[in-house]
Amino acid sequence: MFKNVIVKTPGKSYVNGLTTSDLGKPDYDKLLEQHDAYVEALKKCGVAVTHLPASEEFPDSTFVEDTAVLTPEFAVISNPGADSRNGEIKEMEPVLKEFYDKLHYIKAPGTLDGGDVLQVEDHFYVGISERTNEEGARQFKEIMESEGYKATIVPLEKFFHLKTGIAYLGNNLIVAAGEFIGHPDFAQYDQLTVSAEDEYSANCILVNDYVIIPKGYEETKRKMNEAGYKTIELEMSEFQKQDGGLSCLSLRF
Ligand code: CIR
Repeated sequence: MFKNVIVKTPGKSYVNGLTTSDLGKPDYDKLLEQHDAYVEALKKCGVAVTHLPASEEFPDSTFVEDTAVLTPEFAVISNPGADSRNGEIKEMEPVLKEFYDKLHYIKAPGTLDGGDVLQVEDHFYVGISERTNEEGARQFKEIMESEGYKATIVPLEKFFHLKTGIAYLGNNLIVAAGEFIGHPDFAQYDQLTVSAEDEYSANCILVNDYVIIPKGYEETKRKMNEAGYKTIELEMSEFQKQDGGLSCLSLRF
């Protein structure tokens, strides 16, 4: 069960953040509405929300997931791979120190974005991507193994972040899209597959009794409901414009 989440209001500078999509400029008012709905959904899942104020200095800093990886015992402060985002960790570190006595750090030349890390029970998967390099993944694996967790490095082919295409829903069930469908590293899990058209919905989050999914992906929603999960759907258009998904918007622990 998760007890806590950390979220951060997007600043006005959000519209000038990094993106590879051609979905247009985000609408700031809609963005705030969508962020508010996200926070309300998390509250419905029964977690306490630490809500950080916007940081205009870091346009992408609402995507807090990339700054850290959290376990019940310790936090790993990441070293985000995009220059414009690296300073976000300086804003997150003091917040995490309020919750954790023990912090580990990914150090240069290693880089790591939290979006490249998936936890499946006591096993962490870390993607090598445009943002997470081999050295960052190696350091992460070493930290997790030194703490008694398992860790596997997964080089990505196409996905932006590991969790862009995969999620874990408990009960040995993963949600997989694209290159993760039938991927040998995840062969021991049952798979709920997401079609190419619905790929965006592979980035979903299980928060206690609910799976939060993006709105408009009926097939994914149906499969989850049939598998026995209660779903909450959220409009994510303004986050999708900046390559962001549901997992990116919170740290859950
Ligand atoms: C970026 O390019 O870093 C942001 N515009 C999107 C980050 C999304 N984060 C995530 O998938 N964990």
